[in-house]
Amino acid sequence: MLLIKLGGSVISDKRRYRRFRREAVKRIARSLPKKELIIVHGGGSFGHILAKKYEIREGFEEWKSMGFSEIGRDMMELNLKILKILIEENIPAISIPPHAFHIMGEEPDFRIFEKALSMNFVPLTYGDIIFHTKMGIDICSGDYLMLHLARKFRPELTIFLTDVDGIYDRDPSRKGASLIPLLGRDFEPGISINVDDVTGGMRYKIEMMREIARYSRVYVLNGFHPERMEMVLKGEDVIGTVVV
Ligand code: IP8
Repeated sequence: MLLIKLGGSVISDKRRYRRFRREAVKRIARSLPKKELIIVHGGGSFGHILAKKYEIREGFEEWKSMGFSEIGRDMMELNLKILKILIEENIPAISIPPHAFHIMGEEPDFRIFEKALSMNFVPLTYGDIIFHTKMGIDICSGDYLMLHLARKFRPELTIFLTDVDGIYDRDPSRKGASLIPLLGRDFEPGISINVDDVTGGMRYKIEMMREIARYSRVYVLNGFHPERMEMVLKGEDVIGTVVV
C-alpha cells in the first residue's frame, strides 16, 4: 500500500485565500500508481488562514462558530476539487471527512477506510476542523491522520509531497539552505519553518514523519515534480529526503 499526503503548499497558493493549484493536482493525479492507495491532503490557504484568524486551536468560544463552519465549508470545497480531478483520472476515490468520523482526544475509528479498501476504493481524507473532547473544537492536521493511518495500515511506502525538493537544514528560502537526502534520528531543525501553519509547521511534520518511519519507508518529495514519485515507486534514486 501507498500512503500519500498532498501538502497544502502544493495544492494551493498558501498566501492567497482559497487559491487552488489545479494543474499541479492534475499532474499528481496522473502520476499516482494503480495500486492500493490512501490519499490525505492538507489545508493550505483553504484552511490555515481562517484557522489562524479565528484562533481555532485555542478551543471553543461562541464568536468562533461561524469561522469554524466556514473553514469546514472551505475544506470540503478543496476536497471536492481534488476528488473531481481524481475521478477524471479514473481513480475510484471516496471522500472521508475527518469531522464526520473522528473526535479529537479519542482513538480514530478507521472502519470506513478498511471497508473502502477491501473493495479497492481509494480513501481520500484531509486536514480538517474537528470536535475535541476537552477543547470543544480544534484543527486535525493531515499529518496527524498520516501517522494514525500508517500505524493502522502499515503502508510499505509513505510519501509527503511538498512545494520544495524535500527537507532542508533550515528554511529553504534562506541562502545556504541545503537539502537533507537522509534524515536521521539526530536531526534538529534549526529554525521554525512555515510559521503560518496553525498545525505547527516543519517541526511537527518531522516528528510525525519520524514516527511513521517506524512502520513504513518515508519519502518527502517535490509535488511539482510528480515524476519523482514514479521513480521512487520503480525503486530508482531520486531528489528528495528519505526519513529514517
Ligand atoms: O495542512 C490543516 O491540515 P494540514 C487543516 O495538514 C486546516 O496541517 C483546516 C487548517
